Amino acid sequence: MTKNPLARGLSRRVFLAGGAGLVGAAAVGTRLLPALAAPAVTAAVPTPTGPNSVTVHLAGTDGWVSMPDAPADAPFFPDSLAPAPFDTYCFGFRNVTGMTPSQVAAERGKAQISAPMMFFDEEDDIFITLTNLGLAQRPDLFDGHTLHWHGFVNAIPLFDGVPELSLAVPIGRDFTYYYRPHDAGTYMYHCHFEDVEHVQMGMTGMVFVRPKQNQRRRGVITASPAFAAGAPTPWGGTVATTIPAGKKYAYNDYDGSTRYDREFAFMVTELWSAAHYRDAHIQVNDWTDFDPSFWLLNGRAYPDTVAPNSVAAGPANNQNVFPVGALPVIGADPAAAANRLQYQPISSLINCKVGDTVLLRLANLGYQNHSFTVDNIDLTVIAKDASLLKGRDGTANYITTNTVDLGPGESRDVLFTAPSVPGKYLLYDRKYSYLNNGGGGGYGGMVTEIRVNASLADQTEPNH
Ligand SMILES: [Cu+2]
Repeated sequence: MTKNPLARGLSRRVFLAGGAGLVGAAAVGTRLLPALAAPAVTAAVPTPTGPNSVTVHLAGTDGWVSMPDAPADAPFFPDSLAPAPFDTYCFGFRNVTGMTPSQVAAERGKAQISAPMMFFDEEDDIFITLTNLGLAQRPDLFDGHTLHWHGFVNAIPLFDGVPELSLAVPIGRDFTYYYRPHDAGTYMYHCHFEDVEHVQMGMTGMVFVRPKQNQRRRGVITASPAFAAGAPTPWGGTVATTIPAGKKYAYNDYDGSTRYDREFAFMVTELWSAAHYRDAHIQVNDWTDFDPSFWLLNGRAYPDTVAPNSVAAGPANNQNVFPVGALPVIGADPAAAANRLQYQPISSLINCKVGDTVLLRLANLGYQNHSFTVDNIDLTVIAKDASLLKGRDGTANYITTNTVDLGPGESRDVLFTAPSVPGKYLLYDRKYSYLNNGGGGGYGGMVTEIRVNASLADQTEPNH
């Protein structure tokens, strides 16, 4: 319910900020002229071509995806309108970075879940243009889309993506968001326009920020005195041993405790087939009846979770991860068109080798609580909601456990050490009722595998 501000009278601050502006315009001359005569502020305005700039182009639209084999739930699943090989309607984002305007327009109706995984370096100047391509299946709707970085301290409301407080991108238009992340960590992003619907429909993805402690910016390694022995830490102590440049850390820990060899990010959501059906079929949905049919990691339910990263059909065939520096590969992949997972491109298979330190970046944009466990491997939670678990004196308060709880809107960074013997382990939600597909038999839902290999090449990109 929105209260009428006039009913309570305008506050002095509101009056001065807005109401007085026009009325007082005539008096401004004498009162503000001395201030206007002061030297102009000359701070550099970041531009997309700056030395630390990254530009990304996303499109928001609708599309069709494929769930694993599951019992029919007529008329909701499979959806009779779904073109083969798909069965479920969705909304989502697409990576259209580097595409021509006509190529971007051709992505209408090709939404993907989960959204493109984005990662950046701390203090990057990030420019993300969001184009709203409209909904191919629902031309009657005029929904906007926005980009909201959840859990991210954002200085400028205009770029926060909450439409009621800033703006939304209308169909056929685009808007460029600007971010400069000061705090490393695991975040998530989603559309905030009619968010209960757009989030459930699939407009959710991972975004994470790599710490300065890596001493690697946009691929260039430069040792920093801030991480040399004796340098001060934010907790009042000093760095005990110089932290070598070019390694991978989850956070600025100043002691090397968050170092990892491989990283895997998981967008945790649920999919309610009936709601997706109703959106496709111009039916009204009561979201308070939420009753999910599929439990997803990166937009896929087991066993699809362990299928490899898939390339998408169409001009941009690298839809899953993003460039720091490099543009996605442009070029059609004829084999992709037949792939039922082409619009769910992100694998959740954890491939590692014996003794590796593995970082799991977990973020929940579903509407249920989830608790992840791995039998026979200890999990160490090093951060919650993009905050490193260190006390005020710098003592690590990391939690070693066999179960990681994750509420809606929360993120966790978790380290584990791959066992010394090759083998296969399951990472799964310990609530067994989430381990099926549409109520069918056998295993499904929020399950993936950790495959520990005797040897494996170094990881070049997350989730590979
Ligand atoms: Cu949206």
